Amino acid sequence: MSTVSRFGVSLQEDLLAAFDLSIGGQGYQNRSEAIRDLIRDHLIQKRVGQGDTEVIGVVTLVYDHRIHRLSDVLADMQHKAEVAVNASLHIHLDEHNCLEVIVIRGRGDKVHEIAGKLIATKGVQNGKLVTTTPEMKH
Ligand code: NI
Repeated sequence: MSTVSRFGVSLQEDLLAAFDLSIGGQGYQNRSEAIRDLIRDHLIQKRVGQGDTEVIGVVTLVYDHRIHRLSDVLADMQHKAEVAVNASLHIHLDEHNCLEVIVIRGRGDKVHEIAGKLIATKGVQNGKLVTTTPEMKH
């Protein structure tokens, strides 16, 4: 465990009040915990943007399965990806819409590349990529 440092932060009262309200709603017990998580996430997001960092990506895709060949196209892209596809989950949301959750792992640039292609595929209504890395020691 590394040494803990304390530091002061100056900011407007209304900004601090909004922050307290927000983190309270999330269940944080104090500002330090919330700020630690924000700093960690900031550092992780910086790292995952670098090509040589090992990155885990979670991609969510919502699409209408009636669109001709769309699920085949998405599956084909995953088979040919330059990243490991660790898991893929398909949920039938309603009569026509599907949610696919895909966990991929590889170089940061390759994870962003394949996720970008999946999300941009014609017919995908909504897509998101969340990235993290196991290479965070703090
Ligand atoms: Ni489905």
